[in-house]
Amino acid sequence: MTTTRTTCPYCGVGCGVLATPNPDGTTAIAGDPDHPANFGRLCSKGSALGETLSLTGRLLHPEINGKRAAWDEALNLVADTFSRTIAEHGPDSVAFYGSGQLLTEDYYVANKLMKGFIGSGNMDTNSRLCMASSVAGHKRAFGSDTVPGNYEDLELADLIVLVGSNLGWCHPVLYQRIARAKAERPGMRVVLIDPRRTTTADIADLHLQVQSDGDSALFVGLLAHLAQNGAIAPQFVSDHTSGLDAAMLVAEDWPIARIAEATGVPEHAIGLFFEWFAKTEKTVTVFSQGVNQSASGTDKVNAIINCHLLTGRIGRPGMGPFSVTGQPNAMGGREVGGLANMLAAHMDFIPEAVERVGRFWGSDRVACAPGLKAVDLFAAMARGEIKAVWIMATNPVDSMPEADLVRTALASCPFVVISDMSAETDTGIHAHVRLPAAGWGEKNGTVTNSERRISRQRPFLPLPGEARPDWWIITQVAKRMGFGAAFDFAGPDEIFAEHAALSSFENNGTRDFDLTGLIDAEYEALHPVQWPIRTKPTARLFADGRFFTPDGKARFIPVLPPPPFAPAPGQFILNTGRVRDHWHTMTRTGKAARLSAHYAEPFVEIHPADAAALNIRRASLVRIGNRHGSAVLRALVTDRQRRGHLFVPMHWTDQFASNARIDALVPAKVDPVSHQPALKMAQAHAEPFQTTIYGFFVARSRPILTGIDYWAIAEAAGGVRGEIALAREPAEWLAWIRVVFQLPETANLVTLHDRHSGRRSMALIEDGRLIFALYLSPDPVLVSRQWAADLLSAEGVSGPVVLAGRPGTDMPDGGPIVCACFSVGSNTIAAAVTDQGCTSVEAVGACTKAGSNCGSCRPEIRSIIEAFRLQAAE
Ligand SMILES: Nc1nc2c(c(=O)[nH]1)N[C@H]1C(S)=C(S)[C@@H](COP(=O)(O)OP(=O)(O)OC[C@H]3O[C@@H](n4cnc5c(=O)[nH]c(N)nc54)[C@H](O)[C@@H]3O)O[C@H]1N2
Ligand SMILES: Nc1nc2c(c(=O)[nH]1)N[C@H]1C(S)=C(S)[C@@H](COP(=O)(O)OP(=O)(O)OC[C@H]3O[C@@H](n4cnc5c(=O)[nH]c(N)nc54)[C@H](O)[C@@H]3O)O[C@H]1N2
Ligand code: SF4
Ligand SMILES: [Mo]
Repeated sequence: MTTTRTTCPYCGVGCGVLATPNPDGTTAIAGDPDHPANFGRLCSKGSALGETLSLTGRLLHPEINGKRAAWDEALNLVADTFSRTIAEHGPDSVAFYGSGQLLTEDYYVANKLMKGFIGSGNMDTNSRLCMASSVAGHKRAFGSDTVPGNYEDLELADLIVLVGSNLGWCHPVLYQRIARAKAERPGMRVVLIDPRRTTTADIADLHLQVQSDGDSALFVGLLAHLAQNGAIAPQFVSDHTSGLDAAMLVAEDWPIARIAEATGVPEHAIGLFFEWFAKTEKTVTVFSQGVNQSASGTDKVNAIINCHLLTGRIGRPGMGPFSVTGQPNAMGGREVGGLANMLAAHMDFIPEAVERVGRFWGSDRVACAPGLKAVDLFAAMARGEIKAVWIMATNPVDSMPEADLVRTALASCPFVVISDMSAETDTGIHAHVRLPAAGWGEKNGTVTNSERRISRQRPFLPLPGEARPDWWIITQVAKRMGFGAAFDFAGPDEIFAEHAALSSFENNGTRDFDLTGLIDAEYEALHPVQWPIRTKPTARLFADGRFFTPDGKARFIPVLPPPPFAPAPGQFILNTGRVRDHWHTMTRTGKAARLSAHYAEPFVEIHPADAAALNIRRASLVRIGNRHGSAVLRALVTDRQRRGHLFVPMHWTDQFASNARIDALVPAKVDPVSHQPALKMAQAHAEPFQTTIYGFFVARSRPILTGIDYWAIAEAAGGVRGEIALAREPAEWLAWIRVVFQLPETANLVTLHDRHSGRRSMALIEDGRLIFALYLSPDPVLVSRQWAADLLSAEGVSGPVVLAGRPGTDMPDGGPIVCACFSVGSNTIAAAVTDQGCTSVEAVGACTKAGSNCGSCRPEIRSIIEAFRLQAAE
């Protein structure tokens, strides 16, 4: 079979992937040893890509009002409705909402259509929720949206400061590269700044558990400390920067004692961090959503960059501020102008650029002002001002703040079009027209990763059903709207060549984004390459001290730290983010049983003291709520969490749980500069969710869960697994089960009822194979879940063992999955420590294989070793 060299469709690390379709229809996935982002490594999500490629749940045909339609009919309807709406209400009555999961070529034509030919700035993207503050911070400091450094810098640095980044789970291959470099060079230090003690703390020498939004105070104070302790690079500052005095004036008001108060971090820890930063020339500051997703996000970015400018640590090997991107093509979207405040190819809406782009595109109707940014876009829609919207490769009903209002806005919008791979999403439900998009493995184009490296995504699978690539769908609509000449592309290669030519057009070194050297490149064979590339690729920018501001100097920005955020009495700070093995709204990772096993249910992390005060017990259910919405989640009681803070993952949607869309609770408060919403800081109260009965089930097919007070479902090998809870017991259990699990009257169930404890279990076994099992208990169910899920694919299953809810002596219970690559559970790892004397992650790997592939679970293995080492010594 032939192997295709492509790029991972998940995070912004942008790992190279080798995909080899097998004769049996599966696809073998391996890391590309020659790709400079990963050199052969992949994380758990990347390694499991082959398991997400089934056509189950795919949208395979165009649909109009829920009914299958022909492409021609659907495309004509979209084009006609957009054209008619524009004619009646003007270009600003329509909008596109795109995504960092579009390829550059898709994104380029979408942006060109809206900003160049429809003539409205109303093309925004989910990158508004993700990268907007970094973009705004870069532009304020550098005059351009430039990431100066690269991944190699992470290995060359002597100090890495991770701010608001859970790198171990969200950019796992970068984390692995740092962990490896640190093992080889133990003098290297890592500082983590995060209100939670995440698994990333595993490589940290120092963890500053800041109050939410304490970052500005910390970095403003650091600026003063650096100045006062001789860490200035005077020549660099005087020759290549402006604005230091104003920035310093504010900074001097922030002595360590005041920072300690604002951040909740002890003075000695702040002092140590400042000292390390001051004396370490090779320092990289990596930042992510704990910085960007904040009402003071742009200021946080500039507070960090200020410290790098003052020390002149930018653009040279092993140093620099480093904003890591989230989505596979977050960077590519910024390049084409996907954000509503950008025009195209890193050009702004200034008259000169509008005129230039108009000449290049051959259009006299190029939008001359920014359009509506995501939050404002959906607010305008709610007011009836957006009359037609096209949503591509994103799921705003789950991922936008005030998500219930977004849902209402879409429900009231006269014309909603979505392009998606998935048939069922919480957003797609509201669409009048649904267009089936080609997905990873089928589509063809380029993505740009966090270090400005452009890589090819290449197809290795045929287009399924009637699915079509996004660029094709968009250009078809553009042609039908009468803009044919400008959208006459035979393939993504021609689009890329035009994109490169626009970046080069009248550039002459005035704009950072420049692909001159790629205009005539062999697209098919394109190797991963870093921009800018006039004649040759650029590994780092700004070492020469030349920036893209009018005077060529970088700007210090005075930052006033916000007052510490004190929630109202009885309220928590609600923080949100990601888990290791799921991707956003789970449309793809939710299809892989082994990725779903790490966390199979939505949860809320809460500190033990807070849980005790509210009578919230371990593994019980919690309702959290505020005036915007509510959610019901499993309590994960942990001292990794700060007191007064909650953490909830963003992943669970109405497709996977009864009530877990956390963005329903997040207010649409935005950063004043970037308009990025403060997704990491809502307020919410918490209380126990009253239930009389908890349940856990495994089943061959998805049960009917509507109407059940609490439920959550996940993929398992051979079926599904799920949790339920009921406020009241049904009058007749057997009748209830027949309805929920859709069993015939004749089904011969085995049951067990312990009247003393109130526990029940029920199962249906046919020919030694398990059809379903349900365990009920007045307390959180104590069944060995992974074992039960594995029974779905076992033979010779016996009733008594199933009903007991735990394995007999002949079958080991691996416990909850820790290592997704080899499906190794925590019990197996603990046994390797206690029975086989393994005391290192490597030894556990040698015994069990756990942690020996992608390495994403190594921090968790290390904590199991810690917990069981004493026991082993006894
Ligand atoms: N497994 C997985 N990986 C992913 C993704 C995924 O869905 N799943 N998504 C990708 C995308 S699009 C993105 S944008 C990235 C995001 O990558 P990250 O930004 O690393 O991930 P998050 O979990 O959103 O948030 C990071 C951390 O910010 C912390 N934080 C919250 N508030 C503050 C604060 O005020 N200050 C500081 N210093 N920290 C704070 C949170 O506690 C959290 O641990 O991940 C990418 N990678
Ligand atoms: N509370 C809270 N909210 C958040 C965040 C947070 O940390 N906290 N993070 C924010 C961030 S950083 C991000 S990036 C967003 C992500 O949020 P979303 O973008 O809404 O989430 P996804 O699940 O990635 O949605 C992508 C959709 O595109 C589809 N898709 C995949 N590939 C293709 C393709 O090639 N073409 C087309 N047309 N469709 C495709 C998928 O099936 C899926 O429906 O969430 C944001 N929301
Ligand atoms: S780190 Fe993992 S998710 Fe990110 S690009 Fe690499 S393999 Fe994909
Ligand atoms: Mo993101």
